[in-house]
Amino acid sequence: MKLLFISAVDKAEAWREAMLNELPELEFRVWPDEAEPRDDVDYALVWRPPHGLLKTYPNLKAILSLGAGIDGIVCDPELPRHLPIVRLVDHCLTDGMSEYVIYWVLHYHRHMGKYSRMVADGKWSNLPQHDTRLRRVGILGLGELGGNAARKLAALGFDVAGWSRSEKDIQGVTSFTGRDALKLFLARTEILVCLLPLTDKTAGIINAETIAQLPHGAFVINSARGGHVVDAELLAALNSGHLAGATLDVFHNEPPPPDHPFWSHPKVAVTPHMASLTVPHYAAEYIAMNIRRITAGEVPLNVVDLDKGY
Ligand code: NDP
Ligand code: OXD
Repeated sequence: MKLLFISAVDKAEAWREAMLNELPELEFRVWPDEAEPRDDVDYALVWRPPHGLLKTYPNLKAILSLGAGIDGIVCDPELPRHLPIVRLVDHCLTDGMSEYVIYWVLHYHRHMGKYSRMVADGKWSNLPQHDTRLRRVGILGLGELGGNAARKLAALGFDVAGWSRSEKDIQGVTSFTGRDALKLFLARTEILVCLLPLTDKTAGIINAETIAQLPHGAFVINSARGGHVVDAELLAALNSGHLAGATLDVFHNEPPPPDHPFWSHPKVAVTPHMASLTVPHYAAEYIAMNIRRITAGEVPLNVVDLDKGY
C-alpha cells in the first residue's frame, strides 16, 4: 500500500513516523518524487497540492486532507472529482480551535486588550464587568469545530447562537439557518466567530452589509479562512468605530504583505494561522482508520460533498 505525502517537505519525517506507527506496512513517499512510478500510489495525503498534480496519479483510491478545510484541494480545476476527498477531523484539532475561540471571546468579554493598554500607561482603574449570561456570542458554522466551540462557550455561561445550513440541537445554543435568519443572528451577536468552510456561498461573508447588521461595538474573530473577509470593508468598520476589534488568524495571502494595514492596526490582533494545528501523532490515527475502512471496502468517514463544497 503506497501513500504519497504532498505538503511542506520539512514536515514529511514527522508524518512518516506517525503514519508508520499506525500502518507499518505502508510505503510512505514524499512528493516531489519524479523518478518514481505514478500508477502504484493508492493514497495522496495533501495540503494545498499544486493544481493538476493529483490527476497524474491514475490509481488513487482517495485524497486524504491534512487539514479540516479542503478549499486548497477543491480549487484545483483538474481535480479528479470521482475520488473521495476525506476531511481531517481529530479531537486535538477540535480542542485546539475551541481553546483559541474561548481565549479571544474571554479577551474581549473581560476587556483584556484595554486593560493591557491601561496598565502599560501606568493607569490603575476598572472597567465595567459584563454579565456572562447576557454576553451574546455568535458562531458562523456549527460543524466539527464551530459546534464544539459553541458547546464549550455555552457551558461557560455565554448566550451562544450559531448559524449553519442545517438546524442543530446543541444544549444552550440557539440555532439559526438560512440566509434570512443570518440577519437576525447577526443582530443579536456581540462577538462574532467565523468557523465556516470557504465555499462559493461563504466567500466574503464578512462584508460591509453583514458587519452593519452586527450591533455597534461588536467584535469579529475569524479563524476559518481569509477569503471569508472583505478586508477593506472590515477595516472601514473598525475605523468608523462600528466594530470594536477583530482577531484574524487567516488571510487572503499568508502571511499578509508587510504593508497590509492589519499588521499594525490598533484594533486588530493578528495570529499566524495557528488557531489550531494538525498534530501528526493524533491525526495519523484518524487517517489510518480511514485507510483501513477503504481497504475493507467501507466508506471513509467525513467525505467531502463536492456539490456543497465542504
Ligand atoms: P465542518 O464541515 O464540520 O462544518 C462546517 C459548518 O459550516 C457546518 O455547520 C455547515 O452547516 C456550515 N456551513 C457550510 N456552508 C454553509 C452555508 N452556506 N451557510 C450556512 N452554514 C454553512 O467544518 P469544520 O468545523 O471541521 O471546519 C471549519 C473550517 O475551519 C474549515 O473549513 C477550515 O477552513 C477552518 N479551519 C481553520 C483552522 C485554523 O487553524 N485557522 C484549523 C482548522 C480548520 P451544516 O452543519 O448544516 O452542514
Ligand atoms: C485546517 C487548517 O483547515 O489548519 O485544518 O487551516
